[in-house]
Amino acid sequence: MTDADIAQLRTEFQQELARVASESDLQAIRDKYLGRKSGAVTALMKAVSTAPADLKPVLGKLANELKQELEALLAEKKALLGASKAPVGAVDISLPGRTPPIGHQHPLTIVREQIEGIFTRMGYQVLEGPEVEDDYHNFEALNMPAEHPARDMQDTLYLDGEIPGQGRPATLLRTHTSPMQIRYMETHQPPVRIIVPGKVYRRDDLDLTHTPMFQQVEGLVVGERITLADLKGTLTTFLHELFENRTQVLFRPSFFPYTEPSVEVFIGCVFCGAKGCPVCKRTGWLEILGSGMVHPRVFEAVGYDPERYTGFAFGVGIERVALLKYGVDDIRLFYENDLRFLEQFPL
Ligand code: 2NM
Repeated sequence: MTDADIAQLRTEFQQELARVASESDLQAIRDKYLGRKSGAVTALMKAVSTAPADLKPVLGKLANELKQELEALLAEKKALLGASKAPVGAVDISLPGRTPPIGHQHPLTIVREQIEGIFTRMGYQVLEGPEVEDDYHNFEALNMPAEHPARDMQDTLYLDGEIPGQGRPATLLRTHTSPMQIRYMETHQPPVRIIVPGKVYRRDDLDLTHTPMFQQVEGLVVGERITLADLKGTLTTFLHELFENRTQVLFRPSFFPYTEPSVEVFIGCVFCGAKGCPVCKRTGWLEILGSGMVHPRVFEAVGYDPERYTGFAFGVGIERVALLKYGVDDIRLFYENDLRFLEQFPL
């Protein structure tokens, strides 16, 4: 029994402890070294008692230190095993898998693509056009002549440059996507069946229901015997697909410079089941679309014979549809890019 024996015992213990992977391994190694009957360290302590008297104090001290060290290491290992229930170094196959964060669509993209899908399946073509427009395509050709109130600087975002002699800026940010429909009619003969989704701009301050940029889908159908009945049937079908088949649809006379007659379209309030609530101002109805039969002057502007051709057009706000579909009460949420909001879609 020498101090070399003690050192070897320590080394053996350390090697075995490193291989411990479970509570039962730990118990086995504890029994092997510190067990009261057959533990190696217990035996060592006994051996010390029979050592020569002059070596006893030194060996006794070393053996005691070893015992304490082993107990400390065992306690440390025990804590480590408790922390991860799984055996150390093993894969715990009972844990749920980690879901990698993946991208997803913006709610306004979901709604726009749904609208595009409904009209694509009805045989419409989807077109896009420029956001910077000229006065003629945004206003003039749409039966909104020079002094029309919709052309007011208060409502329209004008860009640099002037129409010579008129003192009026030549270019602007489009206030609707209709100018692309004018461009399409200028370059294509009927029949026409198109929708134009896109960003539009108005001089509005931000509030619950307004943003200076928002998105629209406008549609246009032109042919030889297109009637108001086609408008009603098409828009009813569209709204039944967009909301739910049982949605009530109401058509009411309205006014737009580029349509005659003009029609506002309402759906039964999605918040109160058309019973009447603050959102629908107790009417039971929510306005969802503007539409009408294309004004003969619009056809004249693009060179279509208004005696031969008729058509209907409509416009719908994508944000407004998303607010109603998802029950969101503040349009600004769609543009703040707060992931806590955006991650909730698709609903
Ligand atoms: C609306 C409402 C009513 C419309 C008209 C035209 C065009 F170019 F054919 F004249 N495009 N879109 C229209 C008609 C848009 O939005 C509320």
